[in-house]
Amino acid sequence: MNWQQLWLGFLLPMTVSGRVLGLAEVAAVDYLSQYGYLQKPLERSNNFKPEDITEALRAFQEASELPASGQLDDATRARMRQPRCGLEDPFNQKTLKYLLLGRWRKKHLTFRILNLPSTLPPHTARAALRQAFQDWSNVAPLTFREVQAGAADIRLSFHGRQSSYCSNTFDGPGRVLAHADIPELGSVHFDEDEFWTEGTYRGVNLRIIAAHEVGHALGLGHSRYSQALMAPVYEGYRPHFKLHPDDVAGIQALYGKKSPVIRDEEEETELPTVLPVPTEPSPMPDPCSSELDAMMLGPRGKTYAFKGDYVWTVSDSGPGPLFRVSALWEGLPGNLDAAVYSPRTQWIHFFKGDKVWRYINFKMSPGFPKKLNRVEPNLDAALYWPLNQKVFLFKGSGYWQWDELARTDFSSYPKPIKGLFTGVPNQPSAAMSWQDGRVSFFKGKVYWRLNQQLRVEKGYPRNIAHNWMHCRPQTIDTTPSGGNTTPSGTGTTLDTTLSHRNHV
Ligand SMILES: [Ca+2]
Ligand SMILES: [Ca+2]
Ligand SMILES: [Zn+2]
Ligand SMILES: [Zn+2]
Repeated sequence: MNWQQLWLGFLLPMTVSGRVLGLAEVAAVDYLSQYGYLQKPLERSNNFKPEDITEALRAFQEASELPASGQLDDATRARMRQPRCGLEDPFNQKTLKYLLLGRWRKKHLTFRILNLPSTLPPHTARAALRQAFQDWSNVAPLTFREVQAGAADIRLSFHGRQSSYCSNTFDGPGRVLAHADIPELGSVHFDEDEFWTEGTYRGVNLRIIAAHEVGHALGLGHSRYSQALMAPVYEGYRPHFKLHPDDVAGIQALYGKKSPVIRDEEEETELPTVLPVPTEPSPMPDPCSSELDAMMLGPRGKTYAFKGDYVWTVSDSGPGPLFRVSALWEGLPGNLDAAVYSPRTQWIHFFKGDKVWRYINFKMSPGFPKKLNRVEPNLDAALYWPLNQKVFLFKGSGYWQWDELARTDFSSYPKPIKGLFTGVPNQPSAAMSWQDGRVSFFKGKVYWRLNQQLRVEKGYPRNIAHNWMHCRPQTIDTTPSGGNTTPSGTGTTLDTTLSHRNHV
């Protein structure tokens, strides 16, 4: 596995400094990287640095409500030995409570129980599994209908160390208890080697673990609250188990509240007003005639276009006002190579030269920017493809496919773009995809739209300004050089920025 390689890289400098590493430390690094506390290899060289491990230990201790010493003490080691869920803990933001990983586009779901554990009477096991769905439908406007045969949205089954249908095998009694896919995949698997029980402190409670895994199947990630159902570590049997407020807030953030209250319009994150700009901005681009640096379908379904030092949103009513890139994402430079938002992790990655920046909404994640080591610098474009939940990075005629929540082996990349995306030009200037999986590539003044089979649709390429930015034709006709006519709606912002420039 990759981490062993990574660990050996780390071993050498530690040996030089005279420190002997125990097996427990190797196991701790394995645990921290397996469960997402040590960052993925994309931004890494072949080493974990000692300070990264200390930082990861601290994050794990904080999440486990242990003293955050950054040291591998007995309490931390004991915590790592506790039985737990097989999914990662990608929470690293203090503000982030429940974590959302995706959601179903429907609220009436079916489930099917494919097999049962040998440790419980069938009717008890079935009742425990059904109760797991009830826990969620009690607090969110979801319904679950059990089917006995055929296709089902959520499928529950028990498998062990070997499985013909799951690549993510289990580890025998203890440690990993279960795992699940996020929406809209729907697999929920339990380790058949556990002693599954109900109504007793012995063994592992099937009902609680099932409710946790169904939480994942509905789109919830792990919670930092150790008393939450969605906490990663199994806290033992609780006879009067109830959802934690954090679990309820999480599921309601995805599907709304149970009672038929008229929901307020979803709270919009207001774009901050333009701040005074201390440095000379580059020329302001014209959204209706500029070629683009990057495009991104961002959080809350907003489409962002990037050019030079500026960014604007695009909607059916045309391009929105222009903002300095650094006014929205503090610490981010202009003239970006590529930008991509992943609804799976909520991470926004920006690429420029040999660096990568990570933000959640408008806040930079600690430790960024980092150096790009596993993929080539100076990327052309990036996109998130919702149908396989991977991030694609493009350069020249090649692409890399990156799983943000798994150790990606990049040795077979870059692969030829034309091998996967039919009819697309090399060296795109920007790329993005819609939630339904339709991808668009931008180059020069035109763009190509692909269907869900990743083939260019009929009638493409089309003009970006007319068909994408919804610019009024007369704007394009009268300002062929992108002169001093501002696109509709940008006047105020433009004036503000210019007057600030005059103060410099
Ligand atoms: Ca196990
Ligand atoms: Ca680009
Ligand atoms: Zn879990
Ligand atoms: Zn499985």
